[in-house]
Amino acid sequence: MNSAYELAKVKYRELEVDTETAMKTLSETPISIHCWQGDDVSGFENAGEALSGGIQATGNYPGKARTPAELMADFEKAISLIGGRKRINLHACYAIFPPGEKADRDALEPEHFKKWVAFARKNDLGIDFNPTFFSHPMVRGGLTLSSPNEDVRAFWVRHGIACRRIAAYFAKELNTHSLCNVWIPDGFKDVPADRFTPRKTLQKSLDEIFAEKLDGVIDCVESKLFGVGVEAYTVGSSEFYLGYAASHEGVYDLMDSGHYHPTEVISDKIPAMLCHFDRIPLHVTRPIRWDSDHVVRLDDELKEIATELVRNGALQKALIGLDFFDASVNRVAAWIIGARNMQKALLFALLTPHKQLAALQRDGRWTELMARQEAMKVMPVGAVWDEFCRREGVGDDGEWLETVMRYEKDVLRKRTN
Ligand code: RNT
Ligand code: ZN
Repeated sequence: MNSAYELAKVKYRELEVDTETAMKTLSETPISIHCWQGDDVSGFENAGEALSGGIQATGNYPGKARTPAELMADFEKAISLIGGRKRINLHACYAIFPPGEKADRDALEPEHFKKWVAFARKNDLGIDFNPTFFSHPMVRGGLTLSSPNEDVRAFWVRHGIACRRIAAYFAKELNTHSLCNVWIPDGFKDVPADRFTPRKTLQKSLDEIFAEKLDGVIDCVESKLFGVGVEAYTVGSSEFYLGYAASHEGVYDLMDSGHYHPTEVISDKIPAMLCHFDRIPLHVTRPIRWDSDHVVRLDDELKEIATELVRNGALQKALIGLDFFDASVNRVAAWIIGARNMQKALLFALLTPHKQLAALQRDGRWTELMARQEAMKVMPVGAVWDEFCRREGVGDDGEWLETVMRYEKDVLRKRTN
């Protein structure tokens, strides 16, 4: 126990906030960490397909993971420096095939992920999953599930079905749910002549994918505004998927914080969604001017997202996933910084006297509310954070970087890409 923490504890107690409860809740709130920060969304198929679908990883920092063993080692290094409960979020393109064997996306089987299950067991992780509807030759004219070409559409429907079964396998093997998230890149670069037909086609494809009832799978659909090269029109828009989720029991609308208009924020959408849905799946990322997937920083919107979850009692309903990929910095450090920032934002929210602040709003005491909200920003959250890290054995913010830099020198720099 350090004295800075003791002082912080007293200061928060004066506001009727219990730091011990806050740290316990933080420790129990799972963060699903995406595997794709480790290798710039490359995956293991080695089909020579570059990253496509309007998403981009930029930078060439040395040490990118090239094999399952390397990615797993890097991920383990990262999670050894992140406290609390963790999950791993996989993409279908991270299937692991026996030497000389390969299955195309529409023929993926649970056994292609058994090494990931062993990895998850070893590290006490649940697994979330994503079909990979991009970086593949069957993406034709930028389209997958909304394609007018029946061969193309049927191929991707089979992929979606295969992936849901793999998610069900994860849920069964690991005894925890598996979120299965459909995001497709489908859209057009320039002004379409028909916006309706692709959406009706997508609706039909989704109905086919979700037809089978599967235990333990939390089905999600992720909307988007635009992608690079797909600027004019996105088939899977926000209204399309929100309507789809609202009208299909068991399908949820996943909100990615980079997928809306630049001044639109998902923090405000969370309490709106809570009126209608019992689960709030999220992709937390940091868009700079566009859906750039920068490493998550402890900025105002991140704190606001965490605040909406905490003050509405929605931590149990939330499925917090991270989604950023920066190839210009140490990738292990990127994982750690992003995940720890998500947790810091949650801690900030957990250390806020929401009931008292809400009462000020209810009574119209806006001056006092503004003053108290601003005062919260300089409360000693850092001392509680350090104590949380100490108890979790993950090193405080002044400590972990040295471990990662040693790993970079000993392991990452020895990889020649
Ligand atoms: C793309 C979506 C999607 C991807 C991952 C790799 O804009 O955000 O979630 O980032 O599936
Ligand atoms: Zn996303």
